[in-house]
Amino acid sequence: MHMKTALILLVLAFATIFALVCVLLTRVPAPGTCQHQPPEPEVPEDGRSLVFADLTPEELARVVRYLQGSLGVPLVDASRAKPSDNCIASVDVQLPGKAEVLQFLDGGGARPPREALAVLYFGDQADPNVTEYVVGPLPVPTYHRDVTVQKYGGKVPYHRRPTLAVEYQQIAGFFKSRVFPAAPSFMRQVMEYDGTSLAAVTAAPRGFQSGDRATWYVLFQNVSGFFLHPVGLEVLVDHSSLDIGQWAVSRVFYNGQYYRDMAQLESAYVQGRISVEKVRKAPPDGDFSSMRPRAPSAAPFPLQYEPQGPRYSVRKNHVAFQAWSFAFGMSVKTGLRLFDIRYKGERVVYELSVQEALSVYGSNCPGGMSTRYMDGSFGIGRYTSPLVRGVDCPYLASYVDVHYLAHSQDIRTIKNALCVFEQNLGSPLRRHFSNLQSLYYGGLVNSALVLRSITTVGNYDYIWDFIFYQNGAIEAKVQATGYASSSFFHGDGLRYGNRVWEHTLGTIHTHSINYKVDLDVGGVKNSLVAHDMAFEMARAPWNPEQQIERPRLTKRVLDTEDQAAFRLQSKIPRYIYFAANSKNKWGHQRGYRIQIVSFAGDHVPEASSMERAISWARYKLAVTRRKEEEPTSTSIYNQNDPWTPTVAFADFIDNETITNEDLVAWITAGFLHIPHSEDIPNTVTVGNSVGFLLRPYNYYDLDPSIYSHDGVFFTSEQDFTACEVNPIACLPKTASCLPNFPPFTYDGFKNTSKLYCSMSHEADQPVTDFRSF
Ligand SMILES: [Cu+2]
Repeated sequence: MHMKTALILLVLAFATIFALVCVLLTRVPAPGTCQHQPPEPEVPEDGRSLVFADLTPEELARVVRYLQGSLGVPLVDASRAKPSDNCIASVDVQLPGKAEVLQFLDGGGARPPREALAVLYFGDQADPNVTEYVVGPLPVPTYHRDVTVQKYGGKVPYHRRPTLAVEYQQIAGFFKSRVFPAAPSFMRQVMEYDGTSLAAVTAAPRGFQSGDRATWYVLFQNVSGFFLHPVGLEVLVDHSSLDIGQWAVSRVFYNGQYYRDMAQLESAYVQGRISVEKVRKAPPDGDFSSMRPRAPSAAPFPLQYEPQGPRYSVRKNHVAFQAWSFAFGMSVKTGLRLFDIRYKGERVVYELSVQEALSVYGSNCPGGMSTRYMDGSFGIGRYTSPLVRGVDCPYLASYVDVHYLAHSQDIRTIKNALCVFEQNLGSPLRRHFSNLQSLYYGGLVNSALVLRSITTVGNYDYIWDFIFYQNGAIEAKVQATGYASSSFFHGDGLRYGNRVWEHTLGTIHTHSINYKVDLDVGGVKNSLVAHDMAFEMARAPWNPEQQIERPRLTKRVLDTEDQAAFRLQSKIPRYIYFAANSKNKWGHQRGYRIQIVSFAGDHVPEASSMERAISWARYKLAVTRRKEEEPTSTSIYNQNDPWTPTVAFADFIDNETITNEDLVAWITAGFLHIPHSEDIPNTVTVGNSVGFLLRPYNYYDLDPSIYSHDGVFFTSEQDFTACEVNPIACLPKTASCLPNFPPFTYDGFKNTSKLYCSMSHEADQPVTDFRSF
């Protein structure tokens, strides 16, 4: 062979090998890491979503500084305030009115001014009260406006104020200095109290009529998972006086018997007149209540990864995923909320928000039987918990921090308070296998975007999900987990639940969740339409002797608020939807359907003196005309004065016409929880999940997911093993890479409010607290 030819061949060979290596390198990144290219959103984000954004730490600080300098009264830091002081209880964003926002978003109007809503406790005034101020404009406030009367139709009396963390600490101090010392032998010999060995959980509401502030405290062993370690002692504390020195014990309960006070319990004990049920001391980890795994870890569980990086983007408070986009925020009171949800740039929902989580308990112990928790008053957003990568959300999810100001002048940051991720549900959104007419397969994987936060209000954890599907559906879902609340097992306890450990009664209770859904389907003005099925009797046209029970479609426009309020036990049309003024290609009104998943029963009997405070729970669905004056279905003041509710949802329903109006759907989902042995140590999410779906109904001309890039289709005639034909066949090339798992970090134990302090803590510690002390 000619030398030159040989050289050329050699060069060619090298080039071929080189090219081949290049191809391998570019097409098969393994064993390298997966690519990471977040997509450009289909609808570019231009900062407009910031109109819904939570206040930044800087804005919060400026509002506090402004209030300190402008109210003309001394303000004490809420983390140290006495009931007789003035303080800032919370600061949150005051969202602009919808008309103004829409003018800005859609009509080229000016950006609405940024404003804050500050809740002030004025304990140091002739007429103690709670006042709400709108403070603006941010970032440099120059005005504040008292909006209390405008919002609530009157002043908010001081006794309605939600209990501050510091008040729980003051009550803890009261227990240590005045309650326990009044029964020294009982506390030492029966409770084995050593100054730190007890924890307590607050009941709520706190009495029987407006003005009451008398709370049952249920005592537990101060160990891990203490909610399951009741010791049989409960104390009713009247803390209505603004002078802590005037606080008093109103009643004591021990092992089925009631006593006037601790002194009476002590003397009955000393005289041997009480039946003592001594509880064995639990180890610090709580033994059965511990969440410590009972088995060593083994092979890792399956994980998801994104071969080419996330297919969604999170920029500030704006999320884009395929045709979806929305803004999000976290209200201190009500928790996670979404705004301006659009599909292909067209708004479907203006607001989708959690409103309230209610739990009504039964028990033969006083704390349990009087408990009707309204978590919004404690702060569903305030108790958002930092998320743990790989368990609370997928390891590779995107995490967002939240800042808030409540119960303290310090701005708190919750790291990783929200997560966003795309989840492959591992099943088809749709599929068909054809072995008739022609041989083919068509399918689309069900991969959806999830926005999640988790609230830990005391014992319970609520997992809040909003899920966006490729077919244009949105799902709101809440799952319950955490510790069940419990009572001391005695007497006829089995009427109120199951015994779940030696001294522990898992008490029967309900969970009811209320959502606000401000749908804007094809524009702001909508009507509510019901479709269902009925049978009609017909003669068979081809054989009139014969009868056919023929299903037919029934249609009804629900044109008043009364017709659109569906009580929990009532029959609701199976298809109920918000209808637009516009029509789809086939001449049908474009719509979005509300489909509720709930197992709720009665919230409380309607004769109850506090029913109106939770009257949203009467209805599984109620559609009302949207009003700026009806922004939420409840208020934070309803918990401590449910007898004169500051907001009574039932009043929203006053038979106004709701055809062709801006409408809001208020949805209640819930379930009954009878704790059982498998609730030890924790209630599991499986089966404890409720919510609703918003599903397109004649909104599109066909299923929009047909335009998904994830579709798969191949026929018997095609080479479905070829990457060009079938994207699944590409996976060995496009997805054989190693995901880049960042190191595990967790800031949940740093820089967040401490939610618990034992009896050992001094009352004035800068500790944010909850139902326990
Ligand atoms: Cu429960």
